[in-house]
Amino acid sequence: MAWKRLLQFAISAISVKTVFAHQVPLGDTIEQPETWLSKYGPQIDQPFSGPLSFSHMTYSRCLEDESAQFDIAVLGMPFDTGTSYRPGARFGPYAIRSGSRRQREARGYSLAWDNNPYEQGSKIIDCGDVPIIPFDNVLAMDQMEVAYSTLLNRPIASSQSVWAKGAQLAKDGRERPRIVSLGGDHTIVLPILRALNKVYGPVSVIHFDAHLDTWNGYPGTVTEQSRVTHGTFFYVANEEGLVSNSSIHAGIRCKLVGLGDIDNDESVGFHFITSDDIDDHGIPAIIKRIRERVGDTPVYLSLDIDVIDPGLAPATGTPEAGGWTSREVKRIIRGLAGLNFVGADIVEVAPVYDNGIHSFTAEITGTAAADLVHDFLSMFMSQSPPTPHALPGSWPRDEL
Ligand SMILES: [Mn+2]
Repeated sequence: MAWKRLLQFAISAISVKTVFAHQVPLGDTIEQPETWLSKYGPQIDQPFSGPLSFSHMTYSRCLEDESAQFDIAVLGMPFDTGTSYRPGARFGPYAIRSGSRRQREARGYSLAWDNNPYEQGSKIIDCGDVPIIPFDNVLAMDQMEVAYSTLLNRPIASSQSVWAKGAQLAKDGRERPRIVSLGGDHTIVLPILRALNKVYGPVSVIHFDAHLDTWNGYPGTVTEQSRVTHGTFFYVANEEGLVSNSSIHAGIRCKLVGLGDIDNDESVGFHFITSDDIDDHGIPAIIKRIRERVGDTPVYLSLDIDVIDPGLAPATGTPEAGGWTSREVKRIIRGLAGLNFVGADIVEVAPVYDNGIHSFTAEITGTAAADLVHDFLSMFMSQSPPTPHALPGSWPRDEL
């Protein structure tokens, strides 16, 4: 009854007062030391401190927090059970975030891009990792597709898209966020293409890789799911009608069974640029060839870190000697700005192989990958490739 509770409250209040009456009165007051906030200000994270998110961005568990909105999401896909050689790319999202610690919004301006992707009016956040099961690839594929679709169909945060043709690309004319996926082995691209297909239809793929990844299975892959690997996912994607016949590889140098692999590759929808083509034709010609190949179609960019020479990016599952440098890949990516990108990924970063003879990891590959993700953000934000311009103290442009 209410009056009884009131009585109990009154009794307890009296007893508290009684206890306080026996306390020793306070003596001299101690001068309060200055607080951190009043003396030093906000508790900022140093490059080497704080929780781990990509480039110290806001970290949100976007799959469960349905109120989380963004224009570009960074999404980890820690999956590596489609690998044919060295496993370990499930630690890729961790390694790329760790490699990004010296990057941040407040120091995001790049001379080469002449922009800071974080200051273009778009909201970019780290949406965490997809909780992918490592014991069942059928389940894992579905988890990745559902996760990607969940974020792809979220309303964009900004009232206006920064992408010139953004909304016109989707079948329903509604603007979608862009997602930069951190792999994971290359198999993650199949569920991504399945999710993109529902919104955009077939997409052209610009595929940076040492390998074709269009093979039709490996010996012994007799079940339906075992056909889906990091070297065969494009073949399956083409069977499902997800890839436009205007796709292109860049950086190819792997060994083949024979020229039949090239015939097969073309039937999957790809032309290709070899690693040697950079010496024979140069970077501007490579950029031109890629741009002409994909034209104004919706474009998905997939970058296997093994496109870079193993000397500069050793931590990957299937290293191939004789690759491009990080600088060359960065320059080609700058030349692709303004295409109709609907998404991008960086895959096959397996940080355990960054270890040298000492146990301390040099983070060579994670640092390179994190830098390329920053380039992807600038690429999404730019309507055309940046034009180098003369700055005080820089090399005069007319001498180039
Ligand atoms: Mn690959």
